[in-house]
Amino acid sequence: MQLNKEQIANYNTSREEEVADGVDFLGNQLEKKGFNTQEIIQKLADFQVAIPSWALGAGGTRFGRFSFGGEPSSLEQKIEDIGLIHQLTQTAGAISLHIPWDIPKDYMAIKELANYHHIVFDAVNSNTFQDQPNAKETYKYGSLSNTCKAVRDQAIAHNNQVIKIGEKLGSKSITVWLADGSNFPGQNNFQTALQNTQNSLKEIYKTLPNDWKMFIEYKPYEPNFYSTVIRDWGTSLLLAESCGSKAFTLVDLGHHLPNTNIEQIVATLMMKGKLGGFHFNDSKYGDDDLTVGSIKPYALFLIFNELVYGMENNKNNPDLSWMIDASHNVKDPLEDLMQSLDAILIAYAQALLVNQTELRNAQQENDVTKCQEILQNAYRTDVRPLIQKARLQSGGVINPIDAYRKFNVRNHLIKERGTNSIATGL
Ligand code: PSV
Ligand code: MN
Repeated sequence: MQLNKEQIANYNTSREEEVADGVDFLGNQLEKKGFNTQEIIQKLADFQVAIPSWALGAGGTRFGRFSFGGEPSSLEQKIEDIGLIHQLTQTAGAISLHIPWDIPKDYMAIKELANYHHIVFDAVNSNTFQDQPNAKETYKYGSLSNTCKAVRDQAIAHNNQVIKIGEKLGSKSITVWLADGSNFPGQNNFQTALQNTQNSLKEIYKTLPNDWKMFIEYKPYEPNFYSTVIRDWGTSLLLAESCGSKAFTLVDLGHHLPNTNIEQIVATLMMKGKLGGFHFNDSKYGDDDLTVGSIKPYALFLIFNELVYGMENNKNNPDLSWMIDASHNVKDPLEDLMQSLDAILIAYAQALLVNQTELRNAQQENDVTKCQEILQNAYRTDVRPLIQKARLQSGGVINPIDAYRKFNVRNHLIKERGTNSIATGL
């Protein structure tokens, strides 16, 4: 389903005045503080987040999955769904494919479709955590780290194939997330598992095209519950450094133990020029992949504060690849993704309101109270008018979720695809 320009314009008309008032009010305050409001709005309009191809079906857990109808059952339909979110928000201009869940059948047609929806292909993701039908070797005891060379070779070959698929689509990066680890003490020799992983990643790296990047994700637990081979950012960084200058660490917000200071990890990686990708979500207990900003919005702001600082000061760090990696569980995935996009832009906008010079001076003077005031003042600013204005000027709608409901999108999708369609992937 696609909306036409007229529908969008009609929806916006009655709300435009409110946005203008909001921008005037906030803009005045910001200009007095020395901020360039239009520049901030433009930064928000330019910010694009990739949607993973596995985020558009019904969410759930291993205990159950409850369908909501109208799920996209092909890659084409997934691209159409992202196209719709992008049309409404103007922030979702990229898709991140999971292989083998979403291998295109007709590359030209898929590229054309994505192009039509103004969507580019972000990082491609490999999958060595599930056995594929007819696969010769099993990943039951790991993939790139496996004790058996034949298994490692199969996993390396799969990653190389993922890169080839990505090349055909215009992707420029591969994300490797490993489920490898152990469930019980003694099951793995930690050093052998890490060494095997390093060697395997180096093999994959050899086939990486010159203008590509490799992102190495880390995760402390699950599906293995005693140890994970790439358990933390330090291990990921170590592996990225051993591969070479095109390999980077990827931070997934949900892949940390409770209370980890993620903003400090971000700062360290950016200082080293080694932060490549970012997966957004939120969590209360563990990797529960909740909607971005739904649990710890202040932490998200602090993370963005470091990201903004890094983007301005660490020119050695590449442009980041942004992606949402969450499970919407019982919500309509499209609504959930739009809530996440909103939360991301809110945190970004608030971080842009941190006066870095003032903060630096207060830090130099060890004025702790003032440092905190500067951050909290930015965080407590209602930046929503700026985001609405950014959407409006890019051709999106002022309030995406409201519009989604007013246009009855889910019902249209159910009519089009039926109540029993099932999305590929998780
Ligand atoms: C599993 O935790 C995971 O969410 C990783 O974060 C990957 O990015 C994703 O699955 C897809 O492989
Ligand atoms: Mn992830």
